[in-house]
Amino acid sequence: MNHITELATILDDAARQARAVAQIDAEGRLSLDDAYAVQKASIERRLARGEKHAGIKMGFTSRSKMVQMGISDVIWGRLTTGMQIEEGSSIALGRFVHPRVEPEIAFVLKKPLPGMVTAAEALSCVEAVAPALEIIDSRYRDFKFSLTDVVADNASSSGFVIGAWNDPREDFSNLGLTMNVDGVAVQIGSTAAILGHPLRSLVAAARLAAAAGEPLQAGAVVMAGGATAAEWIRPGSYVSIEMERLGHAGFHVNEQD
Ligand code: OOG
Ligand code: MG
Repeated sequence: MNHITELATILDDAARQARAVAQIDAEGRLSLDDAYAVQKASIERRLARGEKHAGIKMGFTSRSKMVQMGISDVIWGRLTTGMQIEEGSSIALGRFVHPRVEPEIAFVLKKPLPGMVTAAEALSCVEAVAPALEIIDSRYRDFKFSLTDVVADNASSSGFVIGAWNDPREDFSNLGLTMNVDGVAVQIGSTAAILGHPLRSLVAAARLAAAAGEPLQAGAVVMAGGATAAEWIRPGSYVSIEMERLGHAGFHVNEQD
């Protein structure tokens, strides 16, 4: 087994067994390309188990997330069908290591998106937009990682919940949003926190996916990145996002594992 496959196996096993592992690159020896190769290899293991590509997620596209995690480079990760959580359903915490949740906006494409597009061109390929929640669950102990660590760990992606799809002609550049736990707002923000306009995140997603040789296809979901800092997920709670005009999305957390 080569080194990349070995690291991918460690991270994939950690995710499957919901067990934290030590950082794989605390000394900063891995290149960013190698870190993405580890991510790709770990996703290939999921695909081999029957999961399918669902799209991609962007990370560190807002200042709040950069500040919370201490990383200021935009990163991306791959989404699979196994990560999608039905809106309004219940999750068992036992599936996760130490999950957090953050409010996002999601796109679904109606046409393939080439690597180099303007914001207007990107918008013309969007079928719909929706309020969404991302469940992030770093496989690293104490949720601590370097840039290459988190890239290799598929940008902490673990689950995503998407609310009702809306017409993309709706102006979603600066929509107020709250993330709520049991109906009480715990984070307040705006879609404008995502690179100044969530479409910029979609443009970056198109570029990064194409550069990796996996250009975005029709039907792909793109999660634009957390608009606020993330919150820990507590047993027995109901977590939701309320977004101005676009609506809401939420999930329940079981009392027990
Ligand atoms: C890394 C993932 C970042 C976002 O939306 O910014 C991310 C992490 O915070 O663990 O998903
Ligand atoms: Mg996120």
